[in-house]
Amino acid sequence: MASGTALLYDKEMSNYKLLWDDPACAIDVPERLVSSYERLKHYGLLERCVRVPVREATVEEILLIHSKEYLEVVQSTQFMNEEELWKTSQNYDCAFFHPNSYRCARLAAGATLQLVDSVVCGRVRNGMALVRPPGHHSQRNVSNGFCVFNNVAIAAEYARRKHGLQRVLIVDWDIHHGQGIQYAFEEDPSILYFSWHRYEHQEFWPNLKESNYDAVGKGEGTGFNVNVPWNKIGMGNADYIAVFLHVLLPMALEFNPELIIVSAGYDSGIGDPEGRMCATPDCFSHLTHLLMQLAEGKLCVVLEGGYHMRMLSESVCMTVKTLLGDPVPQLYGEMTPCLSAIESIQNVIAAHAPFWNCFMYDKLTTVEEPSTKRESGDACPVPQTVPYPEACTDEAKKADVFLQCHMTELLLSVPPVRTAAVLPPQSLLRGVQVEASTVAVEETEALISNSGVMLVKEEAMLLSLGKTLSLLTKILNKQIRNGIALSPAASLSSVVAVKQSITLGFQKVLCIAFGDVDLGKDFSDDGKTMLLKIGGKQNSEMSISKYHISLSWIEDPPEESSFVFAVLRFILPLAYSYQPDIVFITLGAERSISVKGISLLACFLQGLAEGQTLAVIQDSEAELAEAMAEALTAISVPHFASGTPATTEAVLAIKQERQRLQQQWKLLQCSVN
Ligand code: Q9C
Ligand code: ZN
Repeated sequence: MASGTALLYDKEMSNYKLLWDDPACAIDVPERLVSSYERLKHYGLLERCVRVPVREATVEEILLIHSKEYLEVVQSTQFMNEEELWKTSQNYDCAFFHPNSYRCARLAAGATLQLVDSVVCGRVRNGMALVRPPGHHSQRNVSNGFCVFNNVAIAAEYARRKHGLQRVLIVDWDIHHGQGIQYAFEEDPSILYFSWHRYEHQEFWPNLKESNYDAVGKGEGTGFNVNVPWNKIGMGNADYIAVFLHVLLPMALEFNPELIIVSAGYDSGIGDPEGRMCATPDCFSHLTHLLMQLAEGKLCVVLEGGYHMRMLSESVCMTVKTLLGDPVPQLYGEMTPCLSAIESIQNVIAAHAPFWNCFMYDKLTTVEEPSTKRESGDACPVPQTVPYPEACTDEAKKADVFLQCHMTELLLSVPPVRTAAVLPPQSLLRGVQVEASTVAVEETEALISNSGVMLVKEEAMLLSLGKTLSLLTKILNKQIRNGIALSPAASLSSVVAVKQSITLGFQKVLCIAFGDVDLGKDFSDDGKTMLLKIGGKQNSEMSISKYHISLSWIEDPPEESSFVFAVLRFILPLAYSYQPDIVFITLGAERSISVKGISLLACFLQGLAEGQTLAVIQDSEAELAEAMAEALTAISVPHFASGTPATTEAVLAIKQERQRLQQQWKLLQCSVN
């Protein structure tokens, strides 16, 4: 699998600007590009990327999406005086031309194509293009919303024609609806377009009826256009994550894209004057990380909007840092989606249920009377940036002060070793450092008896556990990011290690166990541990509570799609709601989940706890250990598609547990009734 992250940037794209007074266009300033680039330099991210040169898109490439007449209009702006430029601009909604606009627009589209070439040909794994002008509003015949050529639409069409791709996913996290992309592909089933956008029941620009959730595509493309309208401002991290987990990712895994292109606007973040939303820069790390687990990691991120300089540049940095494989920071704030967001989620699922197996059993109807129309007690907060010192009414300034201190908290120390493993003598795992040190046998024995498990005097077991505990300490000390421990007694090892992590000072430990694992009876219900047992024998000793969760369904043979459903719509929402600071994955014998399924889960789980994951695996499971090593080192991304629906049994079991737990763990909720 390819490695490396491409970065595309040319200062030339900052060499055009608004030449007259127009408040609606004044926010698209050259500084947007320059400050993002300077920030990447500041964090030392630039030199870690592969610099790919920018080129101009050719006329043929532009004509993949735009008409000849429109291209000629844009070309003609090169030689216009200011008055002619102004006149031409007035033919469009929220557009402005400058003598250098044509050149920059060709570079923006060309940079996007260069990025797609680099990723599709495997010269890099992923990458980002910092471009200007943006693209997603522009259409066959029109410029719109600062956009001249539709960079992402051109690139998607190019990926199909030039590289023969059959399925491309476009994720538009800009806060405006990329109606230009929707129009280009609404009849096309080979391009799945997903966009969330500020909508406010059509009161927000561009005020289109077709930006609503019921625009699902047309003709052959029906079901391949996904709109998530936001009917309130103030949407934040929890709302965005909820939509990814409950809506986008299930569809994306079923669609099975060969490439993902992101229309990456950062006007969906806090402090932005256009979006007026609340997401913090760390949220973009998570969105990026979640998408990196699809399409075998082939992810092209392309800049669209973003008008708050600090928010924009810090978020660009978080995105690139994540593409490079750095640990993902903990998500900021309460993990509670607001009522209006849940209504939007429900509506999108209801609208798309006829076309997607993943929504087959949701059985949802649309919300006829949304809370935002009723003006009822929707608790969705208006942007309110938390700690700011001086009395200040300017939202942008508040966000500035907030980000100044928030970003210093996000600067994690990156452990020098990514993955280490406790292995039987003479064995190795690719890309993994073998853990050699161990804690003393007496100490190990003492910890076992303190843990309330039966003391086993078997030498191999004690040695494995001793090393596992040593590895755990190194994870705590940020010497190692994650680890794998092969044990002759996985169940016992993980019980002792989970208990020891609390003693060592971890605050919240998430333990997900598969197969015959006895998590014991004496984990207290104090919130320091969340135990999640999947499949295997029912554990009679384990009492059920909001922190002790057991999920099993009878399925023979086990369906991978049922497990994917459980991962996206149960396990990850729980994990994101709990916000652990270390994650254990315990794999006993007799597991009923496939190796692929478990590696997919392990990949996603690295978005939690800053990637501090410890997988404890029964030593007979060699194949699983290898797959786990690939997942934790990120040497490869498991290829995973789930076209078949989950089984009724699985969905019912999951829904029932979701009902029981959604009051406590709010990200589980995806409908209002
Ligand atoms: N009060 C991009 O983000 N503003 N374009 C309309 C609403 C238009 C944004 C005015 C904003 C266009 C790429
Ligand atoms: Zn935008």
